[in-house]
Amino acid sequence: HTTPNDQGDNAILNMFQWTWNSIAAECTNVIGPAGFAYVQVSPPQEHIIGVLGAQGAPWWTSYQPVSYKVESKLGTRAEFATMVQTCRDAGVGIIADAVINHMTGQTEPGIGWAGTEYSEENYPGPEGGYGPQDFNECKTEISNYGDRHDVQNCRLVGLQDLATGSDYVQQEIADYLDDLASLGVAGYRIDAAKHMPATDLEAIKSKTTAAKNLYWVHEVIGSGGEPIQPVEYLGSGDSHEFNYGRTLQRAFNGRISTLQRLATNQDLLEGYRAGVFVDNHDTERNRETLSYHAGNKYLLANVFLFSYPYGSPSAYTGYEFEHANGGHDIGAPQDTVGKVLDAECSDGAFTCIHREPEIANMVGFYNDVRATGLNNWQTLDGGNVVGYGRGEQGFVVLNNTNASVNHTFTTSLPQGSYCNVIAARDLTDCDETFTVGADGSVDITAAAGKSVVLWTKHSTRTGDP
Ligand code: LAG
Ligand code: CA
Repeated sequence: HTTPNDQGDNAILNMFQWTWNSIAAECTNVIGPAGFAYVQVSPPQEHIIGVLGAQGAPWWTSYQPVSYKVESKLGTRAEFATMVQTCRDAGVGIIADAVINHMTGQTEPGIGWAGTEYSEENYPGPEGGYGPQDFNECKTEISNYGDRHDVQNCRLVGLQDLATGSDYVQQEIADYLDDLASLGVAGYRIDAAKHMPATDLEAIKSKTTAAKNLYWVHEVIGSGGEPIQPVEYLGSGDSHEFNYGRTLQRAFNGRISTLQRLATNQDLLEGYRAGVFVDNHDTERNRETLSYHAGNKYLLANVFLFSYPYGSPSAYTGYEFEHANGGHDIGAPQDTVGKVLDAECSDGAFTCIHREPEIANMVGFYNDVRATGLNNWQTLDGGNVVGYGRGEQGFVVLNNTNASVNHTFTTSLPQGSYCNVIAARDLTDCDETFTVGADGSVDITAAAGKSVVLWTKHSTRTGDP
């Protein structure tokens, strides 16, 4: 592509509630080497402390800003800056989750994470300094998603709704985004974008100096029949395409052959403007999409995410939780004051699912094949075993059944001996080999619920030195 949005046409890893220190280490050890272009981090600004129960505060205190100081339960400003630099050294840019539609939902006075004293519609700043005049007139809950004005001016789950149409508010937000840019971030996920007029976001962007040159992706939860749609926001960046994750859940719970023509679905954003994911922190909780709880189907969906040509793929990694209590789980492990503890992949609290070969090993494949087209689509077994190729470089088999499947597939791969990209933890190992003949055919056995991925960069092609 030759559009300004090329900066987003890249693999992203969304690391929910990981601390800055643990992300820095993971960039060096795993994320950079895997080939991810970006990590999306949880909101970095000062937030409410919340009620510290026996196990700490809930995760969602991150979404109730008290000021735009970069100080949070995930780390200090200095730690944030170090993370940005460390990740950059590993070839990874940081996308910050920018919560700019609202401040807290608190009606009682309180003290924020960094010590800022606030009360309803009063936030002293100076970073994000707001008074009652800076909030919208509608002080009640959003009640009608069919009414644009209601969705954009009333309170989302009771959160005090900023008057994002005002010059002053726009400049405060622009300064915050520029401050993050000065710390070296590569882009922004604009939280709750649907709840701000697209023209306000364009105005905010034009008021920034450095931030306007970075990657912006709008979290617009598109829903059929609603007046506000993700396509409206393309004037200030890409938009998330929630129908992608919903479609994947339907397909993997039904027939995956239905995914063949996903990229040409007229109801979806054009791929080069769409941010797509199997799940995010909201959808894994509200069951709108698959999540790690779905086991093999989730891993297969991630292989699809990185091998089917549509959108900027974002893998997701968070911590283990139960669906009980409406997804209002107690949050990641914290210390006694609510500071989130560094993620350890050994202790089982964080899923670390991004280290699975279906994600970690597929990023390099994605980077290598992304300029190629989809070819040789083959559907077997009533629609739940598919094979497809990417140019002359890659071939994927997804077995979404609970039986092992054997078939001779047609591919455009050069003759040679190929390792299954997702069979081994480490791409320097080869745990499973398949032989592609001179005519491109290959006899593949895919275990129940598993995938086979062949890639020229993970092969010994006949005639190679
Ligand atoms: C988002 N995108 O548009 C975030 O992805 C989503 O996670 C945020 O909600 C929401 N918008 C606001 O930024 C999360 C939780 C909510 C939580 C909210 C604020 O899903 O459950 O609301 O963050 O912390 C919580 C309580 C509500 C209460 C509200 C205000 O659950 O019952 O009304 O706080 O006190
Ligand atoms: Ca709003």
